[in-house]
Amino acid sequence: GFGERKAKAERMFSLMDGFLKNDPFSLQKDILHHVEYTVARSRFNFDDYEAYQALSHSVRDRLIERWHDTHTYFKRTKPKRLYFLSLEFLMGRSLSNSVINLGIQDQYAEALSQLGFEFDVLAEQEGDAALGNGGLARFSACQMDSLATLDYPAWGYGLRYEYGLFRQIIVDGFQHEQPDYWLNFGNPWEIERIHVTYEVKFYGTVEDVDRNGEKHEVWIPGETVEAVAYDNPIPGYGTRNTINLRLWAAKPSNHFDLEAYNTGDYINSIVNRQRTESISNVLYPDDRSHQGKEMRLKQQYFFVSASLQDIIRRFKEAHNNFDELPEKVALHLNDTHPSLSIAEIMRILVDEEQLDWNKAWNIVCKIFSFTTHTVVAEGLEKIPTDLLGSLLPRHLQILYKINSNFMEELKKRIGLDYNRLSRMSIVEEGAVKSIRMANLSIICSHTVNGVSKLHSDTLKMRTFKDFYELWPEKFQYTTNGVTQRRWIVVSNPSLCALLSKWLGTEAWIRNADLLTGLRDHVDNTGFRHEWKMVKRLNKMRLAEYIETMSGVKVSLDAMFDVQVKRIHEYKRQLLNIFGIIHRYDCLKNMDKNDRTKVVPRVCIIGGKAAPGYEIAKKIIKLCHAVAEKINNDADIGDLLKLVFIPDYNVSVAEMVIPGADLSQHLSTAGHEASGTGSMKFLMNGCLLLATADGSTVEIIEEIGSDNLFLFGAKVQEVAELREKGGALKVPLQFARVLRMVRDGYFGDKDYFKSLCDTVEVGNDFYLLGSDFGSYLEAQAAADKAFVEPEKWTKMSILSAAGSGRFSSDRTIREYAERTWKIDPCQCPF
Ligand code: H53
Repeated sequence: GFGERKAKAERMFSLMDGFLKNDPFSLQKDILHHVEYTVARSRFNFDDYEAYQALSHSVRDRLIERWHDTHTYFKRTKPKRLYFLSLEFLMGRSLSNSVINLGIQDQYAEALSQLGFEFDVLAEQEGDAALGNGGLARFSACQMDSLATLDYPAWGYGLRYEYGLFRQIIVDGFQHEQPDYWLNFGNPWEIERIHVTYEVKFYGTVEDVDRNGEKHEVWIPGETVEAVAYDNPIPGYGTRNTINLRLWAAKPSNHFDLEAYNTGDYINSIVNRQRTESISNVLYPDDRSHQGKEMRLKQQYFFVSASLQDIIRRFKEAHNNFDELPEKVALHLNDTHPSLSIAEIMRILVDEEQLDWNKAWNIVCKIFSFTTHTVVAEGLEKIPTDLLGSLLPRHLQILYKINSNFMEELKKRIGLDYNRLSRMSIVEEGAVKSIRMANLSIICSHTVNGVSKLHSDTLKMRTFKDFYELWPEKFQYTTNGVTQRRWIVVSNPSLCALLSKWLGTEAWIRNADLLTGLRDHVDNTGFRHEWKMVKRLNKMRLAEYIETMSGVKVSLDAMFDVQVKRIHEYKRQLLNIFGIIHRYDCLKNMDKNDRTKVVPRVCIIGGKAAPGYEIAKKIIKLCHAVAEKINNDADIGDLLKLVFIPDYNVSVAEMVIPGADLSQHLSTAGHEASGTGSMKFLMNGCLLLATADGSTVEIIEEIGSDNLFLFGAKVQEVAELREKGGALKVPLQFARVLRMVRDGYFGDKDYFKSLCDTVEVGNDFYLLGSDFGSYLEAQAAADKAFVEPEKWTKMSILSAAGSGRFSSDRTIREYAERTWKIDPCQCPF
């Protein structure tokens, strides 16, 4: 009975001595305990890495307590839950973030210093969890932090890749990719759940079975793989809530292939079993375009199948009627990568749970929401039906049925407009018949989200125009955001202290709107002085890093001008490099006396190119070639430096962003769905030099156009400019810079030819030439502002003051209230 259970619980609790204690003395005891018994080193002799391991295990223990309590509480109160399905999460490091969110940063710092260690030094020992490529993946990580902090009953689901995003090394200016086997030294931030496993099936055939006199189709799979759960606790800030990110790993199923064993082919059958493990082995390193790769499709289905089995099991534990599913479960598709979920849940409900098709479909249409991060139709995911049919024959049938029902309904709505019908079909006919994952996701989701206002307009007017006209109410947008916990509190502690001091509260850490309060102090010279000191400190940290990474010594008085992001033609790193070449050219041709008026610059570029993306790799090489020339030109000295920061990742970003004076966001208007890097720079008081693309349009609304440097063609102008083709006007300076590269001024003439061709008049799809003039003007405006430090500092303060709207807390609250319809569920302390 209840009394008995309560007594047992009390006894357990007293045996455990209550919760773990967080005073510095108890923390020291715990750390030493882990040194001795977890790391198995003597407590009298351990190094920084071992100290990091012990430290993180003591943090992990504290996370686990809260994580258990949170889930017990969710289980008891049965709120509607959100399941956030994403094939990529770019979490970065966990130690500092966890300790800060747990609120025991100072206690740990003191505990460690008494043991003779420094917290920051140990934190540097941790490697990044890089289970994602770029913006989409880091945005998922920010959203998890906000979901936990705002007490939403949410789960993240993803894949536990053994090899994360490749490490970029630069040899002779060329990018080389090295595997990121990140689990080599163990991972204290995950909890292996050897008992939480599901079978995932592939291949096979579909057969007719008789069910109560009716014919039904059932899948007889041919291969079975087991999915094992690894749980990653995600602590909220200023709350006990600690939610779960569940990542799946593949391992061979224990189903024996009896045939093989009996025929004596023991060794081969073990080898075959190991092959199945490879499903979750490696993250695909291209940011977009995975079309037609079987392993990628296997990964998607593996992830979807395991997650849905887990979700349905949890639902059935608490509820016994599938009609309740939409009231209890929200499934979010982070881009189209998890959209096989739609076919899979239909298969579960119809084939396994034996629901009537229409009933199942009505339920399913109420639970999915979808965010697309893509702008152009060519970038949307497609899966060849041949591939899908062989890997998942029953799912292909289900997709055909969904499509034919949709086509019937559509004909009733729009008549026999065959062009439009074929554009909206889930099935694309053509040389390679394929499934359009975006159409599927739109048809089945109650909400289709864009990631910025501008992006959403493009979706409605162009990419998904047909669907928008059919279902205008489905189309919404929720502008992206980033978490101020990681992007200020963790990565910029001095700014964090300054903000709390002048705002008179730490409340901005949970409510970023309070940052507008900085506007009240912008005229205070004392405040501005402190603001400048903070920036200088961060520049110092960055300068040291640059020197160790590249050997280049940079001046702290120079403007630190940064462009860090994936290398893509549309992001126009080449425009930046051409601007640098132009600057160098001007310096060389300048009267020596005039040089004293020049604003010294340190240009910093960083980012990875997809391994198969030749042009992007050439951009990296060109950057190095130009840097080589400029940095070794004694005549130029500190007036201009160019450094490429290798292996850009989350932890590098944490150092680079706080140290930037200016950051560049140069995408051709209409190509960046949102952009989230700019938001991190903004929060750190870095000025933006940007095109009116993605979320920048909304940033301008918040900080005013006087506080950033805007340039380039507007979205509405781009199509027209492109049509001009060879007749497009391009400034002489652009032609000159292009000529310099073509003529081999920076060496490797032949190698750079194809790169130069991409921006030649008539071929310049991303409009570098036509935007170059206004780009140079914006750069000149930045120089002009920089020589007035007080003006610059005010702009910097007003940037940070207007960044509150770009907190992922705002993003998540909007999604929760408008799209997912979930309520906070706060676990009591
Ligand atoms: O997603 C970010 C956006 C950004 C967009 C990015 C993205 C990827 O990282 C990968 C694939 C893809 O289609 C889009 O490029 O603009 O900020 C988060 O929404």
